[in-house]
Amino acid sequence: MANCYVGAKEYFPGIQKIKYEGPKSKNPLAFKYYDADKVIGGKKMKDHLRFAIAYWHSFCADGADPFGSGTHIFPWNVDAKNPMDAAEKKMDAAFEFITKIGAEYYAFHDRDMAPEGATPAESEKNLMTLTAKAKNLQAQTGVKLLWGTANVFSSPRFMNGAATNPEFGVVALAATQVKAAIDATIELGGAGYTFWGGREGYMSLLNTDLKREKDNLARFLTMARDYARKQGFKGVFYIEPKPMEPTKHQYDFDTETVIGFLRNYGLDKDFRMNIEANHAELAGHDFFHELETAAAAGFFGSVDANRGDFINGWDTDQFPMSYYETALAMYTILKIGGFTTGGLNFDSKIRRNSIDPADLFIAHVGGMDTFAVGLQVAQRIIDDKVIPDFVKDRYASFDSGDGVKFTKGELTLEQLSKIGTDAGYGKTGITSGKQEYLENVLNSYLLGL
Ligand code: XUL
Ligand code: CO
Repeated sequence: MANCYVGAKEYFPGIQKIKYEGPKSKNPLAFKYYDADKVIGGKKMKDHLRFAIAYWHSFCADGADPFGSGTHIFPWNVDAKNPMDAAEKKMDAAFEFITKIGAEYYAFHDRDMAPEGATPAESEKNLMTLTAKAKNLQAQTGVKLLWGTANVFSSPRFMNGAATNPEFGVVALAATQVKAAIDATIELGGAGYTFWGGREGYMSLLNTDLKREKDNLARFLTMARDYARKQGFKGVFYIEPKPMEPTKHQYDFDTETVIGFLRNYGLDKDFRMNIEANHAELAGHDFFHELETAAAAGFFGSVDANRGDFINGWDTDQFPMSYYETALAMYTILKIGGFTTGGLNFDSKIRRNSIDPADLFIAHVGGMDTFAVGLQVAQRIIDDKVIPDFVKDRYASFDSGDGVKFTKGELTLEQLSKIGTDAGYGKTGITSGKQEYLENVLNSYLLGL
């Protein structure tokens, strides 16, 4: 990666490229564990982790919440002549930040990057202008696009949904944005294109034709896929499950639900999961569960890295800070051979009262360090073999004798029942699951980095 990019104006003055200083460093603007080129399990940390910066949180979210206005004053907005000028300046700031923090990827929504115009055509023109600038900055810096997406949930016109809107006219307007965002993603060489169904759900079933909405969602996704493929897009489409918020019920509830949906509508070849830690928690799961579920079904794709607050029941989008969670997440990811097109996108935001310019850096330093620790712990789990071997042994009876026949589908229920009858009760099944032992082993890896 090239050195830091600084445009006409430096937006984060006084902050240099963030360096690795090791665990003993007390410098808040240095990595303690993330050492980009250090090789873990045969691959550099940066290639395992594939960090991406989320344009919407880092350069757009001003700290506003339902109870108060924005608190983050973005310097690129202050002296901007008009919305397009602000967008150009914001992009300079974004590439300055991305190169200073040392992430290799970013992700964006159309409206994060370019303002909406007075007409769909003007909106598209704005996006293409900023896409041209982004392409140039990517070439200058080596930063790459992890995925693009369209924001078809913020505008009031999408209050009743986008692809699932009861009005056909709104579905067509959503298409103007998705088509343009796909074009921008292709132009920028994006490895993926994401659909997060923000308002693709319902607030009340009393006013909702659920079957029609799901059919329409599938039709829309099919059209988007066909268009992108026709335009030469070779990347992966992601669906990002979330059970609720802003709707009461979102159709892409969780990984298992989405997989069923994709299979029902014949979309399972092109779409994979973009799993977000905080969304998993809202669905009553944990991050590990959603990752394992996607991996087991061959639907793993990418990750939106963040965390919730275990006291709150909403999408707090905090930076990942738990070594335990990142270790388990990286364990799943390593087990299936690592990321291919995906990466760790920080869909995380600094708190409303984190108002120092350095706070955005400090937050990412912490998130990247936390995943760097998680990666090393996960590699230890694999190298030490205790946990994977325990799991393997636990199912060993399916790998010999009649167990193999069962696994291969060679037994009828009558034959299976006869095996049970012949064996009798004895001590079969009276076996410890050893959960506490395995938790202790994991804790020793967490400390023994
Ligand atoms: C919202 C969310 C989105 C998606 C992209 O909860 O996670 O930012 O990641 O639309
Ligand atoms: Co997300």
